[in-house]
Amino acid sequence: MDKRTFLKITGAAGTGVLLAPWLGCAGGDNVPNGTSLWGEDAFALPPLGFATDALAPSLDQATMEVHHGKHHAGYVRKLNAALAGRSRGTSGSLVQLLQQVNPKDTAVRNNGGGHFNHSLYWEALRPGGPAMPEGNLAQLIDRDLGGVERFSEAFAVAGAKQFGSGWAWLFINQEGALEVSSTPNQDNPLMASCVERSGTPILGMDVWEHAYYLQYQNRRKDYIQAFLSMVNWEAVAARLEGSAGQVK
Ligand code: MN3
Repeated sequence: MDKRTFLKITGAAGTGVLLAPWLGCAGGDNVPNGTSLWGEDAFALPPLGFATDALAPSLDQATMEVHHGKHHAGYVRKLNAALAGRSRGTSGSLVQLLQQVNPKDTAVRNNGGGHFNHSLYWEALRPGGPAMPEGNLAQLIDRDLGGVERFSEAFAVAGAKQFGSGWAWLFINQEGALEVSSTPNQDNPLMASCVERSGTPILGMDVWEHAYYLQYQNRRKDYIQAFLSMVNWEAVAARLEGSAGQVK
């Protein structure tokens, strides 16, 4: 990470912002000289789009309540605490924040990643929605990954082989094709400086033990199969369409 990028992320030290008197009471977007700071409540826990028992028995209510209400909420709280008072620089959104994140900025890397990853995770779970990819998404999975069955195998292997805590991804890579990968901790393909293969994730599977251990104990592979049976392909397709310009 070079110095210029570091400054972009941690605050515009060169403009004297770090010495500014309003730094201690950040919160608004409009501060003197037009410098925008992250507020203490910049990010919020998104509600689940369904009841916490709606995915049972594939994912039970206790797992969902702890995962969403405790783990995800914790990432949001710690992300806001880490950012409060920092300059936004050129980061207007969570996606931009992660695309520019300094690998050494572990508070934002871990908690910003945690917030983004879990938001994507809830969104990609049904009840409801088609059980199989359709339309353009299905065509791209055929073209780039050899079909839904081979995709599912590759995705399951990525999740099962991720050592320790992490995520499996379906993402649009820099070449404009769909690709499967896995990352440790709360990293994701948006974080170009932190991961081997970067791009735009459209489906993420949490393989941290907190995602399944209450119900599945050490049976990560069983949880992975349950996850694959619950994917909301409509939501994944919407993510793909929202990133259509990146597909080649
Ligand atoms: Mn999790």
